Amino acid sequence: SDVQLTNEPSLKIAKHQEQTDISRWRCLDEKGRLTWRYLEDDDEAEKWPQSYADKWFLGLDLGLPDLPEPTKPIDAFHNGLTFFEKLQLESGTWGSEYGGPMFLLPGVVFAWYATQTPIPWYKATAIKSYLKARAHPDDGGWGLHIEGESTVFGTAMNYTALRLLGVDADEPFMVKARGTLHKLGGATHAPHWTKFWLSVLGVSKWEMVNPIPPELWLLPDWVPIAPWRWWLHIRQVFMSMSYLYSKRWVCEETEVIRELRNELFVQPWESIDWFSHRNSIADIDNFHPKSWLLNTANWFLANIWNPYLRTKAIASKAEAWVSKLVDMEDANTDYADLAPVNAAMNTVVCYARDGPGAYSVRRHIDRLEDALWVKDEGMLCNGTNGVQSWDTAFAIQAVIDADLAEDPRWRPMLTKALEFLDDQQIRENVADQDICYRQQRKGAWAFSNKYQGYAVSDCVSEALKSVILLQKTPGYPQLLDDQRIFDAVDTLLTYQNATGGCASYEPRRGSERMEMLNAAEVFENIMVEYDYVECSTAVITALSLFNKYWPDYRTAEIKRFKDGVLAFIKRQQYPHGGWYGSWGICFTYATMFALESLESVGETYATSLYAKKGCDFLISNQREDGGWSESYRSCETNVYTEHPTGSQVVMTAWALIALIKADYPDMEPLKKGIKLIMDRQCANGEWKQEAIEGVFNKSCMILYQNYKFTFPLKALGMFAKKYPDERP
Ligand code: LAN
Repeated sequence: SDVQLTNEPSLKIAKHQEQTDISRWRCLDEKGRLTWRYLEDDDEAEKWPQSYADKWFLGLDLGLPDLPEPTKPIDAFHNGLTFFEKLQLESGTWGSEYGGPMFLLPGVVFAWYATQTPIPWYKATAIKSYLKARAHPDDGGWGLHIEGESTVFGTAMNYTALRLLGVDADEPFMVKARGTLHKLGGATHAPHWTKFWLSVLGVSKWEMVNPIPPELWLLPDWVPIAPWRWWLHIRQVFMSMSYLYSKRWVCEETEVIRELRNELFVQPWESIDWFSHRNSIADIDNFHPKSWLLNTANWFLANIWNPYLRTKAIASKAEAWVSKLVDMEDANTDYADLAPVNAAMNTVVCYARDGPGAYSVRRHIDRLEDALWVKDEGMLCNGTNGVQSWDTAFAIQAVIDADLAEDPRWRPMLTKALEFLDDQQIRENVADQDICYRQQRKGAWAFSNKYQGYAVSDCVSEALKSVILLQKTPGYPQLLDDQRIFDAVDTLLTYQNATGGCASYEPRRGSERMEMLNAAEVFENIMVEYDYVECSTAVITALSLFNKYWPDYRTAEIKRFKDGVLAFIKRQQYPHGGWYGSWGICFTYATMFALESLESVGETYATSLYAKKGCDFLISNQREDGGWSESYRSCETNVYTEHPTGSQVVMTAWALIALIKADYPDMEPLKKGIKLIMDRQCANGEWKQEAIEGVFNKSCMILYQNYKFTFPLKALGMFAKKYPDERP
């Protein structure tokens, strides 16, 4: 019953079922590596029943009883945690859908297709269901992310993916999507990444793709624009793309590819002047128009460098070096790679280089599973291979903030969570880190798991805080000895930028003016590491906590570090009093962090003008019903904008945490917010999904499924601890 995706015309007869049987899906947890299985065999399904977590991910009824109705915030806390505890996985972490971006799943499907990987019917079916469910209700297209308007990027990529999965072009939802694509100008008006993928597939010609020269990797390290200085994600994506671009590598031509050539464009395929469309782009996709500098560079590369100056010797040297870097990335992550974007591309690179059946290809295909996720709507691709360490750290902190880590009721759950973080700490730097430009990572935690293994400043910090807090609570096992804590701190201390602020994966390596070379069109602020209020706060609060227990370790450096961050945070405050968030929506999220930073040095509403202005900003945005409701539009426009669907639980929790941290003097607004969180809680302790919470690169939104537990719990816990007798 497999859809055999050979590059044969037989693809057209791919068998889809109407839908998969949702009761057959299982999430397999192998020490924090989460992959989905579909159990076609009845016996197997019986031996491996669905867990609460499986059922919850799949939108099935958990059959949990109603809990006693909460009268005080602390009761709501216990109810919420009672529910959340049920979702904890075997390894001690929590699973999560991490969807939102609509350009990831197509990359995985393209990689399967390019490598002639058979796709079982249940995956093809589940992906089709998901994309059908997520087509824009008005025009049937797809956007950059699930809440966005249809774009050429989303529509051309997902339409193509569906066709490669065997979906018929005549199905009504495909006809509708195609109509929208054509209205937007067709695939000649797609952004760079789509043009790249369509050329790999042979649906378009490489001449339509603006240059991606691997030669840049031959520049000496001192050159200000050398790619090792770029933001990690962009340089890794650029790396894989540049290899395939340099080879002008194309899949075998098949019937469906020939059909796509007739479906994606608004003019006859043979008549398209590919070269002239390099810079064509639909307005809705053109979030970050290319700079004059990049346009000039592209013109030079396309018209002078490529045809006249680029010798074979240069090309092979560049390809060989990039190929080596791809191998190092694969080796350092056991083929998981940084994220599913470059993982999909590296899969194709290995196939193009090593041929079908090679270990590198097989291992990549296996690893791509780590990023796939299943829910009631079907199968999607997560933004990373999970949110494991990050969610685990916040779950622990929510209980600590409620002062309940010593409560025997929560000890087993917290101990398992601690064991997870113990297991997930990265114990060594990568081999040859200087050759492949990797950042020091010994002692760190990644966002997802240690197999991916990329340290992030705030992921290290939040995990470290959680470990210290639990290990300093009487009765918890001492799993990490002092040396392992010092390793984490040593790595954290490498993260400060010259501005005083902290970046994400690495301290900044190049000038912010590098943004002029941003070729992606759909994202902003991607070329170098910036300073992030969120990351900076996480780091200094971690250092402060560490300092409290180990006051003699690198004391002066830590002090200097913290002073730098604080000055940076103060400089970043907007005139209205809020702070701009880069990883959560938006001013509400970052203002929570900024006020936490200030509180960590004793600056609160009463003692600091910065804290007071921050609080006033939040209060001025509180809604009638006591909640907060910021829209992702704030991230795009840098202007506080409300979400049309009204107050959101997660957003309300962020604002309350901020106000409580800053010791806001008037309890009335706090009580109103707490009441909203309590009113939205279901009888079994759960909170339901509302609007999307996260963001990256200003334009793309991403779902943090567990935030609706960790942050409301934290807010309830903090409130209850501070005002134990208050009822809202
Ligand atoms: C993430 C996810 C986690 C996030 C936080 C830890 C929350 C943040 O505080 C620091 C940055 C980080 C690690 C982050 C960076 C960018 C990621 C990896 C993502 C938002 C998830 C997906 C996104 C990635 C860039 C998606 C692929 C897109 C490209 C432009 C390559």
